Amino acid sequence: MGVIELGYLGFSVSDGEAWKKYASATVGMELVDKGEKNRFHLRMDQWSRRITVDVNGKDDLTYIGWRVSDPEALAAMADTLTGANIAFTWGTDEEAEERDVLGLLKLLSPGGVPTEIFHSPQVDVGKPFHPGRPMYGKFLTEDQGIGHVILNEPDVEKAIAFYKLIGMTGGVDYKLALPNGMIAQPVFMSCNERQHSVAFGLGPMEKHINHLMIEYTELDDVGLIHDDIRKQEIDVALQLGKHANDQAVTFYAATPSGWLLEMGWGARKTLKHSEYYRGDIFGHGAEAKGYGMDIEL
Ligand code: MBD
Ligand code: FE
Repeated sequence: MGVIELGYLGFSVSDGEAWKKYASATVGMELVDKGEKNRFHLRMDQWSRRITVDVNGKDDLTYIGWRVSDPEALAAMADTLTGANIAFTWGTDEEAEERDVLGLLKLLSPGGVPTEIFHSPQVDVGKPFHPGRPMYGKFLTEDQGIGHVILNEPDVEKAIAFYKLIGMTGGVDYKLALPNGMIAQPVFMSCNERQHSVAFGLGPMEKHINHLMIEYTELDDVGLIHDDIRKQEIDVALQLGKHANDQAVTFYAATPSGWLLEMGWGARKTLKHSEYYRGDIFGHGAEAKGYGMDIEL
């Protein structure tokens, strides 16, 4: 009865025009501009929207929406939260309408990330996804959700307990030697076949988010977009490489908000049994500094 996918995200940005161009013409998302003031949406598939961008200057994640399967699962989630003494509110009809869903709960993660749990997103079946740039394939979403987010959860133990309570599994995937001699033990958690939908414990962060990972169905789209990012001289924090845990081929580029977008392809599915790694398979060399990703993978 737990959460089943990373369903939607809300961001606040300072430069709306830069974001529109980056998200659509560079990354390939579909811009949905309903003429709302200081606000636009991004599609990645048949859903009416996956990302909502408010142009009001915070340059951070403003909310994260985890999907459950139906109204019964949402009611069960409310009981689970009550039983665990975690404060939440039911979203009003207006709030549900505003998010294009039929029902939602609102709460805070242990790290203070505004968290929503919802059921029944609006799916615009009569409006085929139309990428913002030519693409060989599509975004890999469906049962695996948008992708994954690295969140600011300073109390790792509390965060593990919270994400387990709402229906996720997972734990430490890496032991990584840090330049200061400490060992980082980042935690990766899953709620479907995507190896991780949320991760934390990579070190101190200022914003709620370090990066959002999205996956393409075709490697050539990652290649074309990588060329485009290089041509535009956008900062690349981690170069092309292949992760050990989800085995996705990815790179990390700066967004116009100063946090990172990890773009990838070819991830394997969630393993049945946990294991851990001392580093990645290849690549992912650290390049542009100051993005909270100055780690040796
Ligand atoms: C990831 O997606 C990631 O961002 C890091 C740091 C390690 C493994 C997989
Ligand atoms: Fe990642």
